[in-house]
Amino acid sequence: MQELGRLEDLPQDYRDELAQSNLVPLWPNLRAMLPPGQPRPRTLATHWPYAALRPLLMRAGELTPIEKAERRVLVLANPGHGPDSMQASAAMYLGMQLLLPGEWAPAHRHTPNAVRMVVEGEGACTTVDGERCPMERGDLILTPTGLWHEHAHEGTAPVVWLDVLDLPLVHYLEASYHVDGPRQAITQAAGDGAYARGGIVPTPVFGRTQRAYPMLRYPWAQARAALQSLAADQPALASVQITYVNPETGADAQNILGFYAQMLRPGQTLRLPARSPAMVFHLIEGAADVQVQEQCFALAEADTCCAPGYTAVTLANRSADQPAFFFIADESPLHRKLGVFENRG
Ligand code: 1HN
Repeated sequence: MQELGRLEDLPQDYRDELAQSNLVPLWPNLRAMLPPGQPRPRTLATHWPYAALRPLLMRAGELTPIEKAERRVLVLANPGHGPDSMQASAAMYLGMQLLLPGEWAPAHRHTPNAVRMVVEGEGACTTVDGERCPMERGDLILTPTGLWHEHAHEGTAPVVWLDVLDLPLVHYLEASYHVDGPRQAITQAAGDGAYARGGIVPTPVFGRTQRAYPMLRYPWAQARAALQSLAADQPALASVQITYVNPETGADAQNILGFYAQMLRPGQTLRLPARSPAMVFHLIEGAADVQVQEQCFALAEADTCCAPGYTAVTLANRSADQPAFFFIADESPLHRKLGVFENRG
């Protein structure tokens, strides 16, 4: 490959003149912008053990009242992107949010898409677009772009959930903003019942009351049961994985990030192909290793880790007699829409 000229090769007076005219020579930067063969992700494989995070989050509960935080969150910041960028990967933001009994996180809406994966506690609920969504461990709750949302907690113990947003991307696009709003009226009961059975959707006899996001809450009990049925029905199936989709269209549940649940059979080791999008793994249940390049993370329940794109990831269940269950988030919908998705096997 041809060595290209460096900035230092150019006379200082020429460089000064370029700078004054807001001009930059491409050739000294070309290889960094367009590296040979494959990208050089800034995203580093990173593990956030819940045992380390939880006490710090509880301390935030003592140090900062909800009124001073609006959202009491510790951000899972990827060291490859630096602490200020608040990103787990190029397009994904991760945060652990704490809501204490009696607290209320007020209504707002914003341009980034969010989802919540409930990690611990009972009695909290998120109201999204007027729909009351109870939060139980392992539930996935969507807060798509533009929908009003607020969180309330009527239980007795702390509730913690993992927020996954496409904030880094929307912020990069200079399209990130929010609007505050009044407390929402509950206009519909928890709406997951209508879509609770596979292949069955409401008939729009008198026309659709079409909501762009018909299903906002995906209960863990249903996702877990679907994984167990899949594993039982197809004993030879290598990857027991489900995708969270929009039940009316079958497309990904949200436009930019993809969400999945993965079951590892007892003792199973599974190599996932190297694909272009970065991935996030959150262990809902069990004990499993996540190997990314030369690093191996031993995940305990409620641990979270991430892997850069273009990297094969190997998941291994450490238990010989119990299954393990992961929640996975990735950047696949975005990569596919942009035409940059690759599967390198
Ligand atoms: C947000 O709206 C929530 O509603 C949580 O709970 C985390 C991080 C960045 C921007 C908005 C929430 C967020 C957020």
